[in-house]
Amino acid sequence: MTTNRALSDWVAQTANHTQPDRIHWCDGSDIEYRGLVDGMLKDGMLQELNQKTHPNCYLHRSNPQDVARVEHLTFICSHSQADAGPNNNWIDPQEAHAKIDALFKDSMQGRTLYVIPYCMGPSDSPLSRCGVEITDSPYVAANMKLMTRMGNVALKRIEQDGEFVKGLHSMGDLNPDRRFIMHFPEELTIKSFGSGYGGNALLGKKCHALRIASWQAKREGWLAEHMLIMGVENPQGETHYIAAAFPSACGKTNLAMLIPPESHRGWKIWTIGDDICWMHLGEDGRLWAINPEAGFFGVLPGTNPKTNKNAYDMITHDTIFTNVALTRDNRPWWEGLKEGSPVVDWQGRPYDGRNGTAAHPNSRFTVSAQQNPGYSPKSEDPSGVPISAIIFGGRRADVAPLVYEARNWIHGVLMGAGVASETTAAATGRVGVVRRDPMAMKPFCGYNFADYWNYWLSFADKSTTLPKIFHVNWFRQDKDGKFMWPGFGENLRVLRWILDRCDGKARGRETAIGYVPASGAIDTRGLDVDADTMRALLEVNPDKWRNEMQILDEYFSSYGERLPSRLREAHRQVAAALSR
Ligand code: GTP
Ligand code: SPV
Ligand code: MN
Repeated sequence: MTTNRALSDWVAQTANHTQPDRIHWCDGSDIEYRGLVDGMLKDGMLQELNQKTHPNCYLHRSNPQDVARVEHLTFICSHSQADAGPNNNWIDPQEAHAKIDALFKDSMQGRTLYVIPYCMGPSDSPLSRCGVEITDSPYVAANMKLMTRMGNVALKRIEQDGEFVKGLHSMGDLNPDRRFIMHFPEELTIKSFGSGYGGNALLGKKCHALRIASWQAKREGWLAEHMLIMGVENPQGETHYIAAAFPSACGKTNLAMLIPPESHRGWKIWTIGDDICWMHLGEDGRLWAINPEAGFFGVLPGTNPKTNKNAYDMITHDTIFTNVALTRDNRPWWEGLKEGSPVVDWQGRPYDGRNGTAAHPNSRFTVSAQQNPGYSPKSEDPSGVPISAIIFGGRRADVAPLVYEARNWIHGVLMGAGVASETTAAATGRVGVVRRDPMAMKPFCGYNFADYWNYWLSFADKSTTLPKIFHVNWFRQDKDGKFMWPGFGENLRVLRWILDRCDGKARGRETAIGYVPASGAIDTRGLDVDADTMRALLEVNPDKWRNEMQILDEYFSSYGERLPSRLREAHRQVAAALSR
């Protein structure tokens, strides 16, 4: 099936260990996709949605115990525990292999083993990397077709390059007690057992493109980040590119697909990617970014024609819906859709409004990026796009202002390392609790955060033309718990200030934590936000910030001696400015 000996040997060994009934090598064709869907319709893994309103759209219901990433069951199995760091769960690699291999034994009996070659990034880009996922889930195979450059095109590149990341996945019996997501960065290997959901099972995404890739990137001199990539075209026809890191379910997809409000005729947003960004230092000293993915696995709740029209439109056909509710006429439904009403909940039970939400809060769509009306042709450019600004952000009801700018790269790294955000339904566990989520990478950095920050800092020594760094917070709330900033399309007003700052055009006011927009520097014409609210949105409260820096200091302490001294010093400077 392949001329790559390492691959054919691995498939043979795996088949021998897991005992599938059949082996299917995915070619990535549309006919193959059709076959996968038909098979799943037959065995109930997929259900047809209203084909008149939603042609080629299907519903998948996960096991109710398997609806999100499981961070407590996710491990980095490096030889040294210190290399994994306090930010990761760790097991010795030998022990980890023994434990998970025992689960894989005979786990594919009665099932088909799918071999899925995939390429992360444009297939002709030197920045792209390939992998092969072996899985017993046709749902995973179908999702990988939508999310990646999958099949023959990837296999061809693997046969040329020789190198690929090995990802082994089995649904097992979906028992959470027999579930592990294990990464062996030194072996470029992933083993995932017992979950069929998103980031746990679509191994090209978080497992490969972030956890393994972040490790590889550090060794090879690039960056693998949990960031969207977007182009902002102004009325003069110039496009600048932005990369932004927000934690899971904190607004990347929505920002990347932004539609300019009525007040901003002539502006246009281009989506390159909505979740993952690989950046390399170009010969010109700028950071150049590619989106390793080719599709979106996006959050449904909150998506409607007002918040995200492009997403709403692109998921009306050829889309897989996971864990949504249904209307009487068999259309998909989720909270915040603002039309229709659900009669069946995400678990297939009649819905009467009494048993919590109708759709699961982490219900998602899978769709090819080609269906996004704002998809940038630059997404296919093998050299990527040059990044003008990097934005970090979090979901904070309080403390963090709408936007502020770092003084320089080192300060920007501190800003990223200081990201904290309320937890969301994207991972199991409590929702709405503020936690540290540096660079939005807490669940995804494949090595010790102290080394990661040090690596980020080292870029300051390599280039003088790096992007400027900013922090945003769309989620500040007033006393009644209402969002103070309208968000969504109106976020363009903040992006304009950011890009004008990069151009040396917009006014900033210096504070202890960085520059915030000077009064009136953010264009609020035509916006129902008064001057008092703007002032509150941009407030840097010294007491709250001293507390914030104290908490960050304690967090940094858990990294001990490995914490880079430049980061410690940057923290000390901000803390000192706050106590003046
Ligand atoms: P992952 O796919 O988990 O990495 O998430 P993401 O960062 O792409 O998050 P997404 O854009 O899907 O947003 C998650 C939730 O935040 C959705 O319910 C959105 O409606 C909501 N949201 C996004 N942008 C804004 C905003 O500007 N303001 C407010 N209030 N909510 C927003
Ligand atoms: C996230 O949780 O950040 C996601 C969804 O983008 S998953 O693919 O499940 O990781
Ligand atoms: Mn994500």
